[in-house]
Amino acid sequence: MDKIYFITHQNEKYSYLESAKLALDSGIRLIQLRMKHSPLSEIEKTAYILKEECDKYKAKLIINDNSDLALKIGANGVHLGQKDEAISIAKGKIRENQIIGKTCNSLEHIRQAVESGADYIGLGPYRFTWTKENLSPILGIEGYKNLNLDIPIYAIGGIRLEDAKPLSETGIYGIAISSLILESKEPEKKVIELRKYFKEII
Ligand code: TZP
Ligand code: MG
Repeated sequence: MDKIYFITHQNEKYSYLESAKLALDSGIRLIQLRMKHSPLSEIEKTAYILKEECDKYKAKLIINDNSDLALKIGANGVHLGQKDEAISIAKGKIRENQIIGKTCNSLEHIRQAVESGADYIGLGPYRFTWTKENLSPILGIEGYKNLNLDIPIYAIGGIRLEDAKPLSETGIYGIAISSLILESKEPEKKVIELRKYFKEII
């Protein structure tokens, strides 16, 4: 699993699909299709196209919120928030080779996610971000120190280039990013910089 994880978003410049393509072109090999306010038909259409794109790049595709869709399009997994379907329910639906990621905002959330058999965790928010609505309390760098857990943990929320070094020094597995790529003039160079601290691609 790539240590750099891209979360799709749309802005005046890029559609959700274009945002994912930009991330792939920039060298990221783990993409989460997150289209919060889009109708399911549109999410599904985008998911099929993006799955083909990800296959071309040998990148993994994770579907946000919807395990049925992850199963239907043969994605690599599903990402569930604290208010989404329980991991046990999703596990009953998806294939054995499909993974489950869980959003966590606290150590207690992590404990529960690990117990339920999550494959990776998105822990945040690291700092304030406009990308996500209804943000949980900010964790800051302290929230990532001394976790010492076997499960891969991705820091998420407002991560900038200069955060890569201190975050890597906490020992966390990786970082999940969106606006850092979408707002960059040279996203490929950003990813090269990030890889100094978060190397693994597969
Ligand atoms: N969950 C917590 S923060 C966030 C999500 C999906 C958005 C991350 O995007 P950005 O632009 O890197 O803050
Ligand atoms: Mg969700």
